[in-house]
Amino acid sequence: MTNPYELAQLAANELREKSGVDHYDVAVVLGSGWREGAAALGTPSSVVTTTSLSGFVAPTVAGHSGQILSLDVSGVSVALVAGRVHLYEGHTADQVVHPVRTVIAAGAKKVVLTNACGELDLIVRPGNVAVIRDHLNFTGTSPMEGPPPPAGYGSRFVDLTDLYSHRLRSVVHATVPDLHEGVYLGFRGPHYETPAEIEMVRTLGATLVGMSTVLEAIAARHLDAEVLGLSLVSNFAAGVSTGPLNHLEVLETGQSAAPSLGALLAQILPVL
Ligand code: 8IG
Repeated sequence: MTNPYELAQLAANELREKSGVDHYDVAVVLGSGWREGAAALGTPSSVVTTTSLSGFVAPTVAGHSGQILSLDVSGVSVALVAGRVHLYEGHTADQVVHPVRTVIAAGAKKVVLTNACGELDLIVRPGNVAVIRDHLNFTGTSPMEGPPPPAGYGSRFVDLTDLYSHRLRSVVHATVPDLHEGVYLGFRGPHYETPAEIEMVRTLGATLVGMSTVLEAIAARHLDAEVLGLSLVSNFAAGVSTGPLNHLEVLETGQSAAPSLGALLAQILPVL
């Protein structure tokens, strides 16, 4: 039985072979809505289907096909990971973070985690992007659970003091003015919250709520990558505004925000 780190090394070697890219600088995990936007970054030099790589599981979410797209953005070698997998699909924490471990093993020292989320403030409205300043992990699990990492890897007791890199956030704010920051709380889902749960979230100090990102951020930090988190606010969280939440509306917000997401990525990827 190989450990998750060896499995990621194996997948990274396969990715290198299939993509023809020896080394990535930055990896971007594309959440809902972000994939359509990322199309504006240019034509990929290669597209690798993730299920052709060791250890990858196929996404079950409609509209998420698993692919790693390689492209050059103003001289920066970028891997776009499309088709993230979630705990709520029945996968383990190791399976959820495997794509991130793989692209880091393929050289990426900076990881941009994007997602779509609910919002508790009325300040950042649906369709806008917030920079993740910090997170609350409410998944009840960790990618560091299980046997200790093998020799040569950092301790499982990973320091998360600067999880969402202060340096990368400063670069983003210097490049794109007027982006708000938020604290992201990651639940397992896939149900949305009750209004009472959202009041709890508010009391705990979070302003963004979603079902992804937190485990990937921990795994990336453990591998010494710099992490940037970007959330597309897709809806007000339950009870924050009137009316029910519906998944279709969430997807529609993503669709209409796509051009601005592509423009944002095109601005920041070359300067990270
Ligand atoms: I998009 O309101 C999106 N993802 N947990 N709550 C949670 N996840 C989300 C939400 C939301 N909106």
